[in-house]
Amino acid sequence: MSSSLKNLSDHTAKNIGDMSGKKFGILVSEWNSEVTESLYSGAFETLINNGASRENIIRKDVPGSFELSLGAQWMAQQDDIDAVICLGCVIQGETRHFDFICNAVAQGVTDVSLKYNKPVIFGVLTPDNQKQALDRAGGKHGNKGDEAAITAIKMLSLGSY
Ligand code: DLZ
Repeated sequence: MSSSLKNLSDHTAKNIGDMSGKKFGILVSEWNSEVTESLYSGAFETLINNGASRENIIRKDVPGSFELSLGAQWMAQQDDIDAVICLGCVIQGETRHFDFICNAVAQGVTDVSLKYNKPVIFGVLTPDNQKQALDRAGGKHGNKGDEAAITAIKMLSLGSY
């Protein structure tokens, strides 16, 4: 369970390589758009602040988090895309679909990442309510969009083994 005091998006600056030539795809779910737009802003700014170029950040929207997997596949199969960041928010109290959607997108994102051998990042919030979501989308617990972007950067910096 997350700490009530911690900025959950804190990270260390180590292991960050040169991102100037890297191309990023960002997928944004339209469900809970107040939250996902904040996630996008955080991810975009973090990429720029770490050396990515605006023209190398490609945004596409999908209807809901469930569609992130296929959207990620469409992006990852493009040779010039180096990493894909999937942003969504599934609020537990609002849907009995919660477990189905969360499990499906987590598995789908993993599958795409392994199939295309590229970082495909799970930037999906799974809170109990909208307040918890906003706390993690630029609020008191940080921004999971930042965290998703820095994860993509760190994975690209690692390169392949
Ligand atoms: C249907 C649905 C529901 C009830 N809740 C959410 C949600 O909280 N967050 C989200 O991203 N998407 C939700 N969806 C939509 C599904 O992700 C998907 O778009 C539809 O089931 C159609 O495949």
